[in-house]
Amino acid sequence: MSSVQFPFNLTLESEAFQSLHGVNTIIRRLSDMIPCFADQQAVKQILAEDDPILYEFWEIEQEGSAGELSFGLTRIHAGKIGKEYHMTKGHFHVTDGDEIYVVVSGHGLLLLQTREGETRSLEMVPGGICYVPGGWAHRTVNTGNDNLLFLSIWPPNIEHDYETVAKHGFPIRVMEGADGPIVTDNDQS
Ligand code: S6P
Ligand code: ZN
Repeated sequence: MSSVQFPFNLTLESEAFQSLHGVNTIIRRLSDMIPCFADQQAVKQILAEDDPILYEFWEIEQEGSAGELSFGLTRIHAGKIGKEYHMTKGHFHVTDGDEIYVVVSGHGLLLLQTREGETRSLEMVPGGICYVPGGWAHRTVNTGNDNLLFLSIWPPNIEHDYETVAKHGFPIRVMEGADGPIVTDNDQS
């Protein structure tokens, strides 16, 4: 159970979420994400000099009654590893809860996959929302030149399954092409 005092209001800014009482802060660096990227040579080269933060998120996870809502703010830094854009690890919701993403700023793609291997990619634009149905793993990719900042809201008591995505990867990747980002098949998944 979080120790946030309800009700409350706050702005859609990282500083506001950071200062929420009881917030979980998660910082993911390249070293936490090594197998996610296609270009392992590029991963090694970057890690030889630095271990950059790829994204951070601040979340309030609710574990009480079914009527509660968990929520968080994610900030993915702009950049690429080789030709592949910075992205989140990605996960399934074990207990099948749906989720809403609301884009605050920046541009990206939300990659989705079912356990049967069906895939989708949804555009993320400022002010846009994406609906993630339960049963679809989700990974967010920052394809822009600025931070991608988005709010996420999901039901309480959701267990996050990172292992399946870590083991099998996503069937699609987002790479820089001659005219911008392209969604390609992941031949390593
Ligand atoms: C939680 C929701 C997001 C992600 C966050 C980081 O259900 O989908 O808040 O946790 O965007 O992604 P990941 O894959 O590292 O949890
Ligand atoms: Zn989620």
